[in-house]
Amino acid sequence: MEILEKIAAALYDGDEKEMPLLVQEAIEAGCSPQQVLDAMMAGMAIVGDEFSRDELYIPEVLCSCHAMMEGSKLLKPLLTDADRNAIGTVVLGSVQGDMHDIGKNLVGMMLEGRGLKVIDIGIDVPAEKFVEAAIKNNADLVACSILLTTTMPETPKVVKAFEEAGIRDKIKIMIGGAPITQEFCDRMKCDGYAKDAGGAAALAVELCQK
Ligand code: B1M
Repeated sequence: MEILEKIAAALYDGDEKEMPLLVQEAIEAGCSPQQVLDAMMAGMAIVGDEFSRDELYIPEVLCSCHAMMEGSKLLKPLLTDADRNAIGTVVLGSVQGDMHDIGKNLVGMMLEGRGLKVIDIGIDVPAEKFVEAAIKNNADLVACSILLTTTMPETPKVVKAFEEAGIRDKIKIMIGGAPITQEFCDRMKCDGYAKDAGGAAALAVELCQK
């Protein structure tokens, strides 16, 4: 569909003014929120490739991020249903040293869409803060977003912090983000890994119900 191509292009161009108009147009034309998200992700994939080849620089990447956020705002009410009774509480954050939050925010939206209560504690979150928030909110699950290979070593720190607090057996820990794999998850003795936001929502529901 042509409108989805326009969305991918507007994401690449970082056109935050045009993006909400295009998202609205796509929804009115019958595209599902997931198709619209996929189109934005396709634009972001090109941004990522060019960023890694130094063909795009941080300010340009940030324009694309703003366009993604503007588009996501419109999708949020379509993906979430705040009136449902929560089937579990999830503490969500990007691990210490990690400032990436677009994927985390999408994961949060999808989790809410599946009826979970999400406590988003932000970016650059030290292991102890995950523990603090989990205790304070009586959480069932802690969800860590990890986008950098250099922040992967935060994972064992989070697991250890829960062990040291004596609550590792009461709270499930799931991880995800571009560099994470199932093999890494198993090696870190986390309870689950999901590749994308849709998978994260399904897994979070499963882990909260265990
Ligand atoms: Co950064 N960055 N970045 N960056 N950045 C990556 C991740 C990178 C792959 C780009 C590249 O080189 N190709 C690379 C990492 C390489 C590596 O680790 N080996 C990289 C780098 C190097 C850096 C800096 C170090 C660059 C620098 O300063 N020299 C720096 C680090 C800052 C820090 O965190 N300390 C940096 C900075 C930035 C910006 C600030 C410019 C910006 C972030 C702005 C923001 O988030 N508010 C940025 C961006 C935008 C990217 C790319 C281009 C896009 C990330 C994104 O938002 N994708 C990214 C390249 C890429 O991914 N193609 C890149 C869209 C988003 C919806 O997808 O975040 O993958 P994603 O989330 C997905 C899944 O991963 C998954 O579901 C989401 C939705 O489906 N998921 C989970 C995420 N969390 C999950 C949790 C789960 C389950 C699934 O369970 C708990």
